Amino acid sequence: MPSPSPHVPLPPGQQLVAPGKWPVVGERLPRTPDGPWTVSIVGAVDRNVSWSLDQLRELPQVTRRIDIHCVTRWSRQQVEFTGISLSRLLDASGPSPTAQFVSFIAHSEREHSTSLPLSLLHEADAFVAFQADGQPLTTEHGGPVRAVVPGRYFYKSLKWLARIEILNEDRLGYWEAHAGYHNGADPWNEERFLAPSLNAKTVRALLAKRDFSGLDLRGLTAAGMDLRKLKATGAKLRDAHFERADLRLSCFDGVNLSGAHLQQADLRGASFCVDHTGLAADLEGADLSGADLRGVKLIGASLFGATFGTFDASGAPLLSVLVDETTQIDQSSLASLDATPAQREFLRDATILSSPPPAIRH
Ligand SMILES: Nc1nc2c(c(=O)[nH]1)N[C@H]1C(S)=C(S)[C@@H](COP(=O)(O)O)O[C@H]1N2
Ligand SMILES: [Mo]
Repeated sequence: MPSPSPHVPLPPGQQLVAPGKWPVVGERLPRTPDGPWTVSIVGAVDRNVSWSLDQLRELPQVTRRIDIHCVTRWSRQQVEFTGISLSRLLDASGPSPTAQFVSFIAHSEREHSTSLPLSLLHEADAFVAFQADGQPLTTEHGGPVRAVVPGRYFYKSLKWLARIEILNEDRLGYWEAHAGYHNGADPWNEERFLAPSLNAKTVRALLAKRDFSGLDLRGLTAAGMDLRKLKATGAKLRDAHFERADLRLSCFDGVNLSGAHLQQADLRGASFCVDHTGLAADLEGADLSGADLRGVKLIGASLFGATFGTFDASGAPLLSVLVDETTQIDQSSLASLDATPAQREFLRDATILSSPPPAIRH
């Protein structure tokens, strides 16, 4: 058989599956619901709505040809899905003005879930599908009903849809929280795993050990992740994303976190000090607005241009770090903030220590 050629260009690093083939990925079976199968919308909405499968099928249907791109590098083009536009379902429940994310939750043993920004679901014209290529979806491919999110790796297309939860803040899905899958999942940018340098196997090992020590993980995207007790001594985490991540008791000694995004991270008890090789923690230009810094040690760290809080239009502090007397900072670290005196104010409740001898700068 001649090897298939793509109908339109494929995203980088993807290959077409043989004609007629559609691999099954992830869970193979749903959990049978207690009663009849329903799909409901709950959470930050005006009203909860629930549809039986028959009620869903009575809504106006759309048929669209979608390219499937699996993060494991196979693609299948022009799959014809039939279902109901998600925007139509969302309209019925009336998302609240503060709603920003949507979590799809499956009838499955592990309550499999995945989440996406609400705006993206509208833009991508996501839908819930009953049919693929004119046939009812088979069970292994998510039948009776699955989510289909065009333009994202297929792990964002949840099988066996049970619930659609509307959220004000993101909640990471199963693969995203536990297997290091990238929460963005844009195949054209190869948003496959937490950092571009990682593959499925290496990212799993890193997460299992919670050890990033000495690694170059530039561009890491770990917003919202549970990374308590992370060891990141000497790691290169320039520009990394850790917004709202749980980083309690983590060790960032000797780390390069310059330009990193640590907004509202839980950093209680974390250490940003000089590592055993004498390398200082570099937080230059990092944003820690709203982070919890209680019990944090910032000793010998470089804080030039770091942000610990923001101000509203009238100049009042807005998103301030949480600091108390258990936050320890040495004079030289504090002095490295000199270029932005307003930022020093956010650290005024910390315990100021005298400085150790100067350490090696990155
Ligand atoms: N409920 C559930 N949905 C899921 C998964 C899963 O494990 N459980 N895996 C995801 C992944 S990684 C992919 S690539 C696609 C695979 O869909 P398919 O088996 O129909 O090819 O389903 C996605 N949806
Ligand atoms: Mo996947």
